[in-house]
Amino acid sequence: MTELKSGSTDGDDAALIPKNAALILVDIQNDFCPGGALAVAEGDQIVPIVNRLIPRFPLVVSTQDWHPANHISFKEQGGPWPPHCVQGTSGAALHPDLKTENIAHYFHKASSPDRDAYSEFDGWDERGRSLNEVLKDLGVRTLYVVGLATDYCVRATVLDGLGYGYEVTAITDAMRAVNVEPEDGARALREMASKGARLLTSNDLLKAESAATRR
Ligand code: VGL
Ligand code: ZN
Repeated sequence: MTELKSGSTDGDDAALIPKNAALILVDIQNDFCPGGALAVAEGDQIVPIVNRLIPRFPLVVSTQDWHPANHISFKEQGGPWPPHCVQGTSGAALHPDLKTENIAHYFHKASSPDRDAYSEFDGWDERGRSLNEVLKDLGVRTLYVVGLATDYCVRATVLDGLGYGYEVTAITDAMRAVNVEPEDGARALREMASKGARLLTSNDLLKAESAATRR
């Protein structure tokens, strides 16, 4: 069967995933899931949703929070967080159920001791290329963002993506928030939308996408 993943994006096809799209998997790591060092409630529940989304995208990239053991964001260094996502530990590994076969590029961020970073646009691949460089090289114009956590790294990545001129969609059921304050996740979503991101559920995206590919 010929796959028709892309086409015009007008009218009914508004949610159709274009050829120039990338799915960005933000920090779907053990430490952000239940049982992890900085557990996000229900963080693991996004994994099956993300696994359904992955095969629909022409490009998938994944990021990891990647701290040295003495990182400035850790409480013992005066930072706000318990130690988490320490380079090379199992807590920093991607969730074991995440389907990684289609991940084309991996980025790591916040890996020097004295600087924290929430945006994946501050991340680097193994060849020292930034996320923006790689996306630009591949002709990506449209980002779909999922992952952990809504109110930190997802938020910062969506806002940076808009700032770099991408069209950005946040897939709302494929992310979870830390919620230091109970409304932080909801507030982050409102902020993303107010700055120009589209908010969409995975069901709405996949429904529109299969309707479009059937045509
Ligand atoms: C994150 C808090 C600390 C994130 C990373 O990935 O959202 N949150 N470090
Ligand atoms: Zn961190």
